[in-house]
Amino acid sequence: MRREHVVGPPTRHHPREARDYEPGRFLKEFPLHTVIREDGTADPDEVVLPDAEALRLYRWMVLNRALDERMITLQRQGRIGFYIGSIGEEATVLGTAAAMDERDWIYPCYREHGAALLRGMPLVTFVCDLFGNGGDAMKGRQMPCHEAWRPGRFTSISSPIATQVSQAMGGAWAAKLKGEEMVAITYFGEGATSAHDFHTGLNFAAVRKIPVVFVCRNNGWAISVPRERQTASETIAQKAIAYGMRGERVDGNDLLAVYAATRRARARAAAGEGPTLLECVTYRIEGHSTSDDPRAYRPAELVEPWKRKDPILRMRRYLSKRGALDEAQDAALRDEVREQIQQALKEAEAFPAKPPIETLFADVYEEPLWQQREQLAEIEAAVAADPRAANPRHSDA
Ligand SMILES: Cc1ncc(C[n+]2csc(CCOP(=O)(O)OP(=O)(O)O)c2C)c(N)n1
Repeated sequence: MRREHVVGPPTRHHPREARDYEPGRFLKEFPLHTVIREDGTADPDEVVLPDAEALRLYRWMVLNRALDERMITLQRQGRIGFYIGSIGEEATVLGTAAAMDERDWIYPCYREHGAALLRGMPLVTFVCDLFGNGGDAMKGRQMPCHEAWRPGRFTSISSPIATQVSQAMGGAWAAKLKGEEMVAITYFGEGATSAHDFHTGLNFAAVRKIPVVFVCRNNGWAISVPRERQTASETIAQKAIAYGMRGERVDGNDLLAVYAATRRARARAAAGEGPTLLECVTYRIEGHSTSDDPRAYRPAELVEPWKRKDPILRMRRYLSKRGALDEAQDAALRDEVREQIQQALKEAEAFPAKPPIETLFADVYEEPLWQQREQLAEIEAAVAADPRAANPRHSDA
């Protein structure tokens, strides 16, 4: 390149010493780690889970898929307003969450419902969250898919993109200062790596060796923006280099590979060796949420090859090759899961349609402020005068 436009005094380093981006370099430096081959066989050295545990996690993946399918239908029927699922990303969600200890805190994005359930959130409570009804643990004050489950150390996401990244770093830092043994794990999409909380969170965590595992679900799309318009980096994992931390790239549709990589990252964090940026390469099979239509921006041919890489299919092949699951058992398991969801729906529909009005202000502050008490009295008076005031969307028109 000609450089006569460069003006000013000579720099200590000659520009020719500067390093250009070498195409292909980081794809080699961060190879995609896979354990289960497409035919269902696995690298015998890397079978990290006993069959019973692998089967248990397979069941969770099947439940997660069935739940997503059912909730999408519910939204289409107008029974819930909105849903974000993880179809195709189940191995990433459940493989990472299962690899953490129970004492660890999970700072999810909005697709990690499987992790909330794995942490003990009852299915009926999850469904109530989507209805925003009287059984909703969030008391109807959050958007759907912003569930939290405190007993399982599963926090609620704040809606602005990537804010959970710096929250997870802060939570883990606080634990470290208090001498508590816990590692935080947080999830985000590749689109979120363009947001400033991603950079703040990773930078701080690396500098202070904060015990946190950063999981990027690289699912190819940030609503309608494809990965290649989101970042010019070849991989997400390589971004770890700039912050001075470990980065790893793993096949996000391979539950065993995801599990093994997360175990490694957790062990390093717990040993004081600092954070890891884990890139799980997967694909978003459905739309971003029930509010968008991917046909408007994504040709169907792009999705087809990924459907063949389905993480549930892969795990099923693996388990049946090992003799841990046969067709009849699989069919029974699927029926059982569907029945479980049906039951949860029935229970959720038995709750009152709305949380009581006073929960609008309950536990916002330890003691309600006088302003809140006044507002509550005003609302109660308005509802007493006209019950329709309890539902601002109600109209006689
Ligand atoms: C600051 C901010 N800008 C925009 C949005 C709207 N929004 C919600 S999710 C999303 C895309 C996120 O994509 P990605 O991080 O790749 O995660 P994915 O949904 O693919 O899992 C956008 C733009 C938002 N929530 N916050």
